[in-house]
Amino acid sequence: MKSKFDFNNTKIDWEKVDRIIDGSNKILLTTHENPDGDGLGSQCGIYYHLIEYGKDVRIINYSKISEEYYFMNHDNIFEQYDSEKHDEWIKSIDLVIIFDVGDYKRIRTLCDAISKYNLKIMNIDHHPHPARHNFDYNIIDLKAAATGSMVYDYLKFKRKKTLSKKSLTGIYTAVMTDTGCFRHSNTDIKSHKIAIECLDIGVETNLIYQRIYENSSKARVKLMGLVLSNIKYEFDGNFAWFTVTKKMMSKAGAAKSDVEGFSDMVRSIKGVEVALMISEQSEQECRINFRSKGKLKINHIAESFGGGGHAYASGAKLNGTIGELREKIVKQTMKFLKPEIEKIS
Ligand SMILES: [Mn+2]
Repeated sequence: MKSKFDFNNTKIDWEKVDRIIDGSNKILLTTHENPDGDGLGSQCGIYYHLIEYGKDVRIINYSKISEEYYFMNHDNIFEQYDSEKHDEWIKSIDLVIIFDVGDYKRIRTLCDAISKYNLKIMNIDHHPHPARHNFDYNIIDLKAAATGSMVYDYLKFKRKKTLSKKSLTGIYTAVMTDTGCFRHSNTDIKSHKIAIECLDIGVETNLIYQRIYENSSKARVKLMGLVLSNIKYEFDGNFAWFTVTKKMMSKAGAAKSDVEGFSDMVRSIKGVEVALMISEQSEQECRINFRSKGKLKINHIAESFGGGGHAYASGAKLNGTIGELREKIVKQTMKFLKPEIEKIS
């Protein structure tokens, strides 16, 4: 049996990582539910590399790929998990690689397949994970701007030849989306170096931007209007919070995916250091998202609600109705923020 390894935010030995990937022939790539540009882009980036190296590789996710990312799916590489359709293939694979997951449970029903068939798991992520985890091979780099930039590191280590345009289209999407288009505080020299390499090989960076960010449905814009006219400010405007209710969603005719990016938008308001979105998922569940401009860390607040994430972008899911939870969430957040905001003002 191959020995396990754990690079939990310690120096990554890509040679060890490669020994596992190279020694596997049948490989499943997966990511968290409702996948974003980083999860999908990381998959796309490594997929085209592995195909070229003759692997039997498939991308199977719990959720369907959303429309703005179709430009990565010309070859129909993204599949939605269906146990009846996929388990025959899955049960004999050598390795599962999970990207950008944050929390293992977010691959949802794929967890069942993994335990049922006792599969070997490799985790590649830039979110924090506890010391005790389910992974046979754990590769964490909390400083990485995106999981896609870790995949880039691996591909650079592995390949003597340059990366293909299809691979780099995925990597670019991952880095662009997770850095907020090279604007957020996690944007580093490597992000820009990757962008240069992508431009060099002819990745259509402007089209990728347009597909993802200049593609709002009219329903989304209507919902945005409802949100923007109902922002609440606390601590002299340092903290802004808002809710997205089922009622607002149906009034705007909006879908769940239309809500993406609202907390970033509210954080962009002058003077706002921390933005909080409380969104009603169902009668019994709410999702909260925190965004910070970079002076105040907010992952410990998300953790206090049972969630987690990055220092300046985090979230959680809570059980209960929005009516019950709203006040509790705002109060608890303000309790955490009060001493921090006093320090900076
Ligand atoms: Mn990410």
